[in-house]
Amino acid sequence: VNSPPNFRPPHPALDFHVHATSGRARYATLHLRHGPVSTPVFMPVGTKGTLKGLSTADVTRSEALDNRIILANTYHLALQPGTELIRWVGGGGGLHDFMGWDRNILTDSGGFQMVSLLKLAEITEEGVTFENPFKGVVGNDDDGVDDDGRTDDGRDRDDDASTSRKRPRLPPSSPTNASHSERMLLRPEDSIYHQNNIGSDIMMALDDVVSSVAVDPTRFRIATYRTLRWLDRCFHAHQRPNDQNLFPIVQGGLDTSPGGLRDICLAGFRLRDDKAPGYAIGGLAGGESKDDFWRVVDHCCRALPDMKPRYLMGVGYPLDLVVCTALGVDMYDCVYPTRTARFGVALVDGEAPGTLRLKGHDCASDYRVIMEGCGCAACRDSNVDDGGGYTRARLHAMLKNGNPLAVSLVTHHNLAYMMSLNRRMRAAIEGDAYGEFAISFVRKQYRGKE
Ligand code: PRF
Ligand code: ZN
Repeated sequence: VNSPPNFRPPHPALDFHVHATSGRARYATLHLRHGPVSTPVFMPVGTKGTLKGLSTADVTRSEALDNRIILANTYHLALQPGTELIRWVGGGGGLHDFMGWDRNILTDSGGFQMVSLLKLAEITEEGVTFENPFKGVVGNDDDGVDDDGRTDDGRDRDDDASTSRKRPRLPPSSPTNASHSERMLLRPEDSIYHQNNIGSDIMMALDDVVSSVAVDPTRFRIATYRTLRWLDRCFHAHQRPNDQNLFPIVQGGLDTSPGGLRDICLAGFRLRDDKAPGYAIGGLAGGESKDDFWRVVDHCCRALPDMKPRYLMGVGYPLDLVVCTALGVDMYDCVYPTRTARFGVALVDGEAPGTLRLKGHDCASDYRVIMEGCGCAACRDSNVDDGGGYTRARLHAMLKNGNPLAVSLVTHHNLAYMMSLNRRMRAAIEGDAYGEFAISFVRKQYRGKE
């Protein structure tokens, strides 16, 4: 409490306060440059600096949403509109100014997106080289095949259909990519250069990501050591440590054996712990079994320091949030809630399996709102003057007609659902009743209402 004069915390752009624990679940506040964030927190994905279907005001003015941190992707922003343009908009305000968002932003480093989106990427010690997707490609739409490796129900074809057919303007060149020709190289230094331009509150190190169900064990070994070497290059290239945080990402496949690949990565991070304000767990959510998934998350959480935030990348199924929070995870991101909304799928409680297919026949004549008591723009009280109270039947008809308002409303609902889930998790931790909460949540998802 009484800091000595001139005391500077080792990480001036991040402070992490744990308020309560329940088992290994924790309720904390993450203080960043753009305000406090209560954790556990789900971060919605605004790939290109926008949450599809929602305006900034939709998010900030809705009590049901009111997100304090969102995620954007370095890879997409570097291609379009380019991070130098973003940096200098409004005189140096970065992505916050560009998108009119004065709350927190986390950026993923780009390598994973390239590998997962573009199967054509080639990874060498220098960095990730990939075919420029804007070169001679018509109808490219990144987000239809986005980054979490967990497409639940196919591709998002109708999304951005008009704009994706236009050839995007090429970004200004970065120092290392003089021209955006057929092939583009993203080195750790480039990823950090772009993230420094973007000005995100949390930046991610460039990691060598291998699909968790890949077969070649030597590939995992190479990736683990390379991720450590790239981390050093990232720290070295980082120009703004006083206002931007750089998180390392644990890799190492599914190997949790003593002295195995996850341990090698974690031990490497311990040697660099003074530089890391927080950590991410990567390389999961790629099709491995739930048992493997939980085992690796559990292993990493136990090995990572207790006083720093833990971020599990690419995870966003409500059930996974509930379980992984019990294992000690604080932060999550995933395209799932927003993408599945674009297919007309709403997240719900008390109706197994926790999702509602609004395009399904059952909804055609269902005059209930998506979820009673939900405060989102779709569900809220139908008596209010500004509308609201969209019934399932009405949303069904709108979706069948391709009405974009319906997609926006379901997106709003799904994000409100995730925020409400976060609040319920935090309240359960605060009351030291997280175990009971998790068991009852799982039970409801499998059986419907008790
Ligand atoms: N690394 C990065 N981004 C990611 C992941 C990762 O491992 C995942 C999980 N597979 C999602 N997003 N850089
Ligand atoms: Zn709702």
